[in-house]
Amino acid sequence: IRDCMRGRIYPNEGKVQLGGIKEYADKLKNIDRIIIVACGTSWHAGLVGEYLIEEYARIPVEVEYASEFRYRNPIITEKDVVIAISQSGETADTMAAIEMAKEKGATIFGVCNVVGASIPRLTHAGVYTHAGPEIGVASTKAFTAQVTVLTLMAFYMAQQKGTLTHSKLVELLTELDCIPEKIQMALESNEMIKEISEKFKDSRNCLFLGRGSGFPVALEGALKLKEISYIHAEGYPAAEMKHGPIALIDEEMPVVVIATKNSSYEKVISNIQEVKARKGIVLAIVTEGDIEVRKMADYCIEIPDASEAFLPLLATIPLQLLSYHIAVLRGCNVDQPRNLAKSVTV
Ligand code: F1P
Repeated sequence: IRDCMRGRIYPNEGKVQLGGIKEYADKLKNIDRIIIVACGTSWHAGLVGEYLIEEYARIPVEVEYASEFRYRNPIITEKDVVIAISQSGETADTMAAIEMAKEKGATIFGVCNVVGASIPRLTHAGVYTHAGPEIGVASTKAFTAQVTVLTLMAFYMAQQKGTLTHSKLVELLTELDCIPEKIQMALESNEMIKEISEKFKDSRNCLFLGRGSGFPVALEGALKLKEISYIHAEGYPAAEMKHGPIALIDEEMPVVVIATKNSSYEKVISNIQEVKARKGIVLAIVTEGDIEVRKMADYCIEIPDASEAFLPLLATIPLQLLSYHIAVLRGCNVDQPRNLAKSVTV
């Protein structure tokens, strides 16, 4: 996160400087729509980007799986900005989506980790995430870095459009500056998460629920568990549970709920009650000092308090650790999961 932010944010001045896209600063003031294209974990980062850009810059955003987008005939115009997100910078589906959007005249920005990879070379402009090399196949620190860059992009666009007051921007940037320390604090739950993982290691299924920007976090938690421990997992918006997944809940179903103190806290509490009424096992990610959820959930993992904008950066950490410990306990190779490749170039 520090590397992502270096030289890009000026908390005291309330400014974001994104060199890679600064030539497009004027265009960003007047764009009608942003389309985000990506695959896998990068797509989840894109969903976080959608929440943040719409919230702060008030620009409509659509998030598309590149693997689907490239094969249909989407409406794209020269007024659109497409943001392509990729850790490796070599994902074939994302490259094909970029090429299609470019042909139709859109401006393409890249958010990529590997300097000089194919995707940054296809884009008009972009921002590197500087997460360093990812050793394992499953994307972890790249996700954190992508979300950091997208947060900065959302603030940058808000700055250009004037949709955030200067004092609010200073407040958000000052808080972003403290997020690395808060992540360090979230990592201190590691031993406890290892113990909780013992209880979940033999599960055959797992549900992940979240609201608002907690929803992409739920999706990412589920994907990590699938990718490295081979447990079937689904991420859902918590409010969607009653439209289907609730049928799956019984005393054998672990349900991981993002239940931090933000605008949807009360509603998430009622979702936890619905799960407990059906004897589901609840593991809640809560804000430190929480009392209400603790009374209901079977297990709680605390993360430091933060504004809603930064929830994805913090809440994803315990979920990554959970998948890691469950995978190790099941004897899985966490760095090289079966059937997965670091760069999906076909
Ligand atoms: C996309 C992705 C990763 C996933 C796995 C397969 O890669 O789906 O999110 O963890 O490695 O590829 P990328 O476009 O972000 O490099």
